Amino acid sequence: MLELAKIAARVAGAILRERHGQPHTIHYKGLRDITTEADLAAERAIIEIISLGCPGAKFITEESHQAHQDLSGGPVWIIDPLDGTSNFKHGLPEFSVSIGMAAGGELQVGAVYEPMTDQLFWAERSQGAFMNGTRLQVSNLGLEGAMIQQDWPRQPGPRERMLRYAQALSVPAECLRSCGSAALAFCAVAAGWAEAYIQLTLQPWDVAAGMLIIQEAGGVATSLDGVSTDLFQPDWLASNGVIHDQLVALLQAATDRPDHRASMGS
Ligand code: 2AM
Ligand code: CA
Repeated sequence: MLELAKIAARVAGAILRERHGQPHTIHYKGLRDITTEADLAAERAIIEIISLGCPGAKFITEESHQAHQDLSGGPVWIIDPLDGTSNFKHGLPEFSVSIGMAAGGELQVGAVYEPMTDQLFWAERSQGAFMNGTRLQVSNLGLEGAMIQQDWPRQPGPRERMLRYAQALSVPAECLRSCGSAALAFCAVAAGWAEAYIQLTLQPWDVAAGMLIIQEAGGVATSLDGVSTDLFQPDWLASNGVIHDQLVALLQAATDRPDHRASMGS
């Protein structure tokens, strides 16, 4: 199953690489939420490969199989064919293919491929996390030395909320970055290149593979209050573990500020 995830990620990545920088056919799914012909072509290729290699597979995918699936049974493949579509559309090189597989209620394998750098991140439950054959391990840095990544939600309410969180995080962290692909940001934490990642409004296909890769690299991924690990909840805090509780407290304090409460209600 891990090999299948890796092959599908590489094939989809080659499709994206070939189309990167070309004119795109853009379709708006919602406010600032786009899909291109490349998202669709990559997703078709992944589903074809996985259906051949894993007969009876169920799917949750960004472009064609969005319905919630019960993860407690046989393999459910959770796929984002192009994570970082806005970067891709604008010609930036930071985007990825994200493929996770859950069975028996737990994530079993995950692969995230960055086509423009040819970096393939993967993990298998209890077998560790790797990037192009090198074992990954989260950093042990504290908050004062931390690079914290966050991304900007598309919707005005969550975007305003993130602005408050970024303001709060800018005080103790060494630096803040926004990369534009949640899956790559999860992998950056797993690799020890960043200490934490925060994004609101994520979908299961943005999270599945990266969450397992972080866990297998010794890190933690939860809801912002540090409690839930439900793949279908929207707000995510991933970290090296060392700074997780501090970040939960910091984000909670930013949420509790009276001016923030007022803006969340609007
Ligand atoms: P996408 O590129 O597949 O849409 C950057 O904002 C990261 O967050 C991307 O991985 C993006 O995935 C993801 N994301 C998911 N839902 C989002 C939303 N509502 N607003 C912004 N980003 C979202
Ligand atoms: Ca996507």
